[in-house]
Amino acid sequence: MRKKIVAGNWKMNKNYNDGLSLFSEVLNMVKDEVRGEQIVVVCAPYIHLNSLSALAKDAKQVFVGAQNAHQEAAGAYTGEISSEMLSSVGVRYVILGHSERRQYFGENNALLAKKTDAVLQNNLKPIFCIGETLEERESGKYFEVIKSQIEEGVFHLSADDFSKLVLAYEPVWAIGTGVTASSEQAQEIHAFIRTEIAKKYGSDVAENTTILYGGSCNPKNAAELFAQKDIDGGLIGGASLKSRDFVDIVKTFN
Ligand code: 3PY
Repeated sequence: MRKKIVAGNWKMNKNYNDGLSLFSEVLNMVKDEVRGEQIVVVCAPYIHLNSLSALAKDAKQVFVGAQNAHQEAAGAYTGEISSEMLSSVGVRYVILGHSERRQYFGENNALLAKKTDAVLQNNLKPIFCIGETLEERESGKYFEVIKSQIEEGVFHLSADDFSKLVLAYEPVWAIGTGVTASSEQAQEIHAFIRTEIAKKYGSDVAENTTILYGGSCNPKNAAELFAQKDIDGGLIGGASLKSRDFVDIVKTFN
């Protein structure tokens, strides 16, 4: 059975103390809610990661994630953080290729392929984001865009490495806009992604790959989205900044 994941993406929000309070609340509220194949991940800014990992150390199914990592192992890259550094403070997941990183920091598929390698080499799990812009959806070429994002970003991996990956479909037009893809629109893309994985790595790998939906996912729409056959949870933006909303989304699986 593939893992069901609800991952929060705090983005550049919460100072140190507010982040600690939010995470402590979430931890208390979810500890009796996560069971079976379900996992909760909180992807926080770098300054929080060490402390959040310490708080989560006894929580079996709650993990801490980062929102980015540099592609190189170490060196003269002022202001950057390596996967090895993340691993050294107990981080387990790393979001890669979020559309905000692609848009504002010029991250392309080739760079993201290198970041994916660095993350995996340090035994961390990438949450690899893909998704089309509004223009790409309206022009009808969104299948092509998504196909090239996965082909160029992660299809160079061995089947063994690919199995450690989580994918997140986040249509750019649904990020921070309050607009959500309908459950049919999201399911259509998730099924397409799973078919592409099956063509490349076989049906067992495809069936075991967790594919999250992201983009204005909230307590009101999560149940319908997560009920879709190929949607295995969500990458949650704004709603992850309020403990009650985030935990309500986690409870959707119960
Ligand atoms: C959103 O929900 O807006 C996100 O970007 C989640 O990553």
